[in-house]
Amino acid sequence: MKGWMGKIRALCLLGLTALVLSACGKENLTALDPKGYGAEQSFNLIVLTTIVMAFVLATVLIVYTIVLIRYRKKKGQENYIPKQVEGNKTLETVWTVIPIILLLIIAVPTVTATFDLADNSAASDNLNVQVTGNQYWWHFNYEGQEIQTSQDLYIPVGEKVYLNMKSSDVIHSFWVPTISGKMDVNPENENTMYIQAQEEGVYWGKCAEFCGPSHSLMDFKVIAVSQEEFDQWVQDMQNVNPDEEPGSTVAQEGQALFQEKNCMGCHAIGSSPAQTGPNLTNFGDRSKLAGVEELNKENLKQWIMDPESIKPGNKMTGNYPDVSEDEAGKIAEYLMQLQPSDITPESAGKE
Ligand SMILES: [Cu+2]
Repeated sequence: MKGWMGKIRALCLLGLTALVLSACGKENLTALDPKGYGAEQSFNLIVLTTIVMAFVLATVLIVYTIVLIRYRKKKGQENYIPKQVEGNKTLETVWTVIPIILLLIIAVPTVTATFDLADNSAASDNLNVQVTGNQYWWHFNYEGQEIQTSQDLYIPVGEKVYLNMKSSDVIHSFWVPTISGKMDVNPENENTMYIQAQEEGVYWGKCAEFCGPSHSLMDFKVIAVSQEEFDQWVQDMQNVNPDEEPGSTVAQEGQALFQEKNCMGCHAIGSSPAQTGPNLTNFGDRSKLAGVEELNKENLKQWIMDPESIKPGNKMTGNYPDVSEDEAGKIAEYLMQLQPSDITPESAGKE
């Protein structure tokens, strides 16, 4: 009875661990619930290879168990040597041909998918976005659209969007597991991939190549919206007037400080391409600050005064004049009201 209780306890513990660990994933940050063409291709390959490997494992275990039981040393079998099968042609053929077949079963769909996902022959008929990886943020330049933005990539659902990617510093890797595979983002050459979301929603992206102390905080989002919403967003972004005066006095003072402190030296609002820091055109529409913190005035104030406490090793630290708490509050007020569009991560459904 005691032994059984122990086993039941162990089983319960195992079940509980599985339950707790299964909650570690996020539905919009997983390769196991694909919502995009590239992710679906990868997922199908994961399933195929898992089946093949499970088959190999099961076969080896079964043969191993049979041999272990059937050919164990029996009574009176002192110094007994079983029949030797070295050089057996049938056996040699079987265990050479089976792995070849298994490898072909994996290789053919893998190579086909690789070529399919690398095909950029339709790039000129579709939306192209120049993606730049930076320590530790992402920049998106919509080619031919006069739209520059950072951190949030808006795309029309169901459409192929071609990403032409380069890094401004070290090697990064662009990865939105729920809708696409990974692609290295190198400083010396441009890599191209396409993404295609099959459902509207907000998908989390990660940098998948270690790139410095804040590599794990280099998060971004892909926001897939309907074609009408996307067109509306494009129009809203194109209509932004960077010099427009905000409504409240505090925000106006913030705008003046933003210029006075030369924040524009690195950041841009509108479609100006010159920038070494994130573009802030639709900053107030974002749901995250620096990709990781909740976007609110308090967090933003903290970021302006001490970015190092949120993203160690970022390039803003030590690169701008001192700002008092009062001034940071005013700048934060100004930045929070940069909300050119009603199409936001929040409106796109889940966050
Ligand atoms: Cu990175």
